[in-house]
Amino acid sequence: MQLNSSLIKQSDNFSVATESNPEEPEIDKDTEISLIRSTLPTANGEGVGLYIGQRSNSLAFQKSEELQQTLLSHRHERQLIILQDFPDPDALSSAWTYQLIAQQYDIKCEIIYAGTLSHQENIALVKLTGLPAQRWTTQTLKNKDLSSYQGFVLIDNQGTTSQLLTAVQQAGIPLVAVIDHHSIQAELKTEFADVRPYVRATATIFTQYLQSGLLALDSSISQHVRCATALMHGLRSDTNRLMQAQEEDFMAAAYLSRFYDAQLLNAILQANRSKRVMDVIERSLKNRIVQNNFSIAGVGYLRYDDRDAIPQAADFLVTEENVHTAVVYGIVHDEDDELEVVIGSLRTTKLTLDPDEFIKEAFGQDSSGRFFGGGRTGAGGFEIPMGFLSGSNENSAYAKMKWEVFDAQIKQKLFKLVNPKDNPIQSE
Ligand SMILES: [Mn+2]
Repeated sequence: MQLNSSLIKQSDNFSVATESNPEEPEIDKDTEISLIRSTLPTANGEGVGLYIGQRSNSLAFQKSEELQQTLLSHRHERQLIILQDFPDPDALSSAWTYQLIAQQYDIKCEIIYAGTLSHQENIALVKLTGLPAQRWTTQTLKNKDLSSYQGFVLIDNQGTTSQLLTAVQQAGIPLVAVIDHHSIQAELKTEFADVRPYVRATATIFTQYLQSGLLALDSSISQHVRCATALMHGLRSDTNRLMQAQEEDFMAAAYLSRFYDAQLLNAILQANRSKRVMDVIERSLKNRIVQNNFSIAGVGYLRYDDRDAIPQAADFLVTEENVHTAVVYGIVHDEDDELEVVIGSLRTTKLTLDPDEFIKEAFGQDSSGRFFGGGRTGAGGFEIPMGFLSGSNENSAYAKMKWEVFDAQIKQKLFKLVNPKDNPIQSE
């Protein structure tokens, strides 16, 4: 290993494959967990689901009661549940749970997001469970009569990652509730807030609401089983398949295990990749260069809808013997806007390699001082806008030349870190 020593981190709390969830706040592990009976009534009266860890217990019940009061005061209303532009399973399943809870108070909720569902597992989750989320572009918003909504809710986000927030606020719709596990991002005027950064998944918070009796799950109701399955998926995916789960998350998963459909979850996880995603993975395999345990692959052009193929290709390349770090990148283009951006993902199993530092060191900053790595795509990702060079790809010789220049430049910058002494460019 000849990595620049500034990139080597002594801490071992770095974890791989957390691009979608880069902040993993440390929690207080000293608190003893014991079991306490719920004071809130449950509808089924069987005494199931009444136990959650003590540390979360009082807060979870207090928040459940507060939320119940909030919902009571908004009976018979219509609300919008706003998710981040690229919603993940944690957000989708939590929003659905809110919708089902609110239904009991005759509150009709619509779950909306502005971007796309890019990962095939998210698409499978929505299709297979019948999860009622809708895509509202900013154009859709213009055609909607927003005055028919009396409130909106933010779940698994605080509005900073949604294009819809401004329009909804401008329409004068009040914020009724924020339920999230990211650290506080903005001062928000809200009636109800439950923001718990030490909890690993918003699905855990919602499962605690269920356990407190805000909605009694019933295994004979198909919708409940599908929602519990979605929550289990959300909880697993935000905790790296429970590997980063804390006690509370395990308690929530244990509760959900009584209701979820394991076969359905399996079907969601087995979601087939599209042919185009498979093609990107194939290109990454064919183009990869392995040096000093780094595997680096450029995959050329791909469509906006397939951008998730890049982290999936990196996930795959890092599984090769003697490879601890994989970087995959390509030029993603949006067909409408002729907008092009180089998007890359890094995956590593090396505990001492901090992907954020690695990417910042490799690519530096743009003219306004913004790093190309981190930020929107998270710890293991980078985005380099192509600006003036965007578009005109109908000229295939030009498109090819453009790719070759970017490919060479990215490789130079990466190999400088991977192997500073060698000439980084290899002919293929
Ligand atoms: Mn989340």
